[in-house]
Amino acid sequence: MMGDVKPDVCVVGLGYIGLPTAAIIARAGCKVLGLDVSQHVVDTINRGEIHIEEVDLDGLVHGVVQRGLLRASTQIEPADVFVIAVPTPFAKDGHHTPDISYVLSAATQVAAVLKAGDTVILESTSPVGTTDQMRDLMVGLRPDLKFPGKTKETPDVSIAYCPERVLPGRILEELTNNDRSIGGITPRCARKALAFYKRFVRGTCVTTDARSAEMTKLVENAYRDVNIAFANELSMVADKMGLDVWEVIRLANRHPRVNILQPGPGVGGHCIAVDPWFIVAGAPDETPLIRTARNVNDGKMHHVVKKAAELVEANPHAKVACLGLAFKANIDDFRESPARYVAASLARQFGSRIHVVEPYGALPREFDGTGAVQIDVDTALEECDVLIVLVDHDVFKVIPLAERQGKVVYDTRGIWPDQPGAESVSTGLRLAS
Ligand code: SAJ
Repeated sequence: MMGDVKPDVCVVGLGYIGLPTAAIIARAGCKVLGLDVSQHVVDTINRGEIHIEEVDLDGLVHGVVQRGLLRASTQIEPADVFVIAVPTPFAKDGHHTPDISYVLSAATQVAAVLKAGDTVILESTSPVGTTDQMRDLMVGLRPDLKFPGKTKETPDVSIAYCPERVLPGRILEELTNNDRSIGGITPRCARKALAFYKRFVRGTCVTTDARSAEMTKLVENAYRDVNIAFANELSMVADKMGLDVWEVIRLANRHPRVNILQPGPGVGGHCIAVDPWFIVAGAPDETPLIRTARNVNDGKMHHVVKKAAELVEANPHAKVACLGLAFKANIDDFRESPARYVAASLARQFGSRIHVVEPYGALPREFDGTGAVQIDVDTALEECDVLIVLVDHDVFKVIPLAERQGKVVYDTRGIWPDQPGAESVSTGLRLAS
C-alpha cells in the first residue's frame, strides 16, 4: 500500500470530475492523494468503493486503491502536481453570480504545502480571471515563492487552467480521449501542465493562456444551451401552430448545414444550465442572446408543467404516469432536473393521481406528503391511462406501440414518433426513421 508514501499528485475535490480524474492519473502509474472535505467520501474511497455512479468507475477505483496508487484523506500533503476540481456554484444572492469560494479555499490549502517546482492546475468551471485570482491569493500566502506573472525571474511554481469537458455516463472514456485546452498563466506554465496531461490523456492537448481556457469552457456549454433553446422555442411554436416539432426538425436536419438539437422538458444538470450565467455575469450588457437562451430553456419547463396539467385535468378519472426524473437519459443524476421539477409540480397539484416511473432511483424528498407514488414501468403500462414522457431512458424508448395504444401521451422527448395523435398532427408524409 502507498500508506504515507509521498504522493506525486494531489487531487482536491473527489466529486463527479475529481474522483474519475484521480483514478485515471493513478492508473497511469502516479501515486495520487485524493482530498475531500467529507470523511464519508474519504472512508468510502479508501475501502476501494465509490460514492457516485459512473460507468466502470467502481472497478477502476477498486483496482488503483488496492494497488496502493490512490488513497484519500481530509488532510492535504505535499505533492508535485495539484489538481483542483471543486464545485463553483451560484452565490446565494439570487442573481446567478458565480461563487468561487471553494476554489479559493482549495488554493489556500494548496499554498500551505506548495514548494518550488510544483504545478497547480485548476479544472473547476470558473469565471474568466479565476486562475489569476487564485495565483494572487497564493502570492499573499507564500511571499517566499516566486509566482508566474509576478516575477521577472523564472517562477518557482507553475499555474494553469485546464477544464474538463466530459459527458456524464462516458466520463472515463472522454477523460482519456477528448482533446483538452491547457491554459497557462504564462507559456511556461502551459508547457508544465501539458507534460502532466500527456501522461494520461490520449486526445490532443492544445496550449493557450489561462483566461482563454476559462472562457472556452463556458463557451462550450453556452453554445449547447443556445442551440437547445432554439429547439425548445421551436417546440413551443409548433404547439401553438399544431405542428409536430419532431417531424419539422427531422426534415430540416436533412439540409447539409442544419443540425437542430432536440427539444425536451428544459435543460438540466449542473453545467449547461449554470455556466452560461458565468459569461453573463462577466459581461451583462453584451449577452442578450445567452441570457435569453437560459430564460427560454427555463421557460420550457413551465410550459411543460402547464400543458401536462391541462392534460391531467382533461382526463379527470385517469391515473397518470410521469416517465423519468433524471436530468437526461440512462443516468441516476436528478440534480437540476427539469423532469423532476415537472413531476413534482404535478404531484403537488394532483397528489395520488400522479405515479412516477424512474428505474434509476427513489423519489426525492419533495414528493413526500404529495400522495404521489413510484411504480415500475410494467405497472404504469397496465394501470395508467395518461403517460407523460419526461426522460428518454432506453427502457422507455423500447416500449412497443401495442403497449401504449389507446393511452393519452404527452411525449416531451419525442421518443415515440409512432404514437398516434401524441403531440399534434403531422402534415404530409412522415420520413421513415
Ligand atoms: N438536452 C436537450 N436537448 C438536446 C441535448 C441535451 O434537451 O438536444 C438536455 C438534456 O436532456 C439535459 C441537458 O440538456 O437536461 C444537458 O445534457 P447534455 O447531455 O447536453 O450535457 P451534460 O450537462 O451532461 O454535459 C455537458 C457537456 N457539454 C457539452 O456537450 C457542450 C459535457 O461535455 C461537459 O463536460 C459538461 O456539460 C460539463 O461538465 O460542463
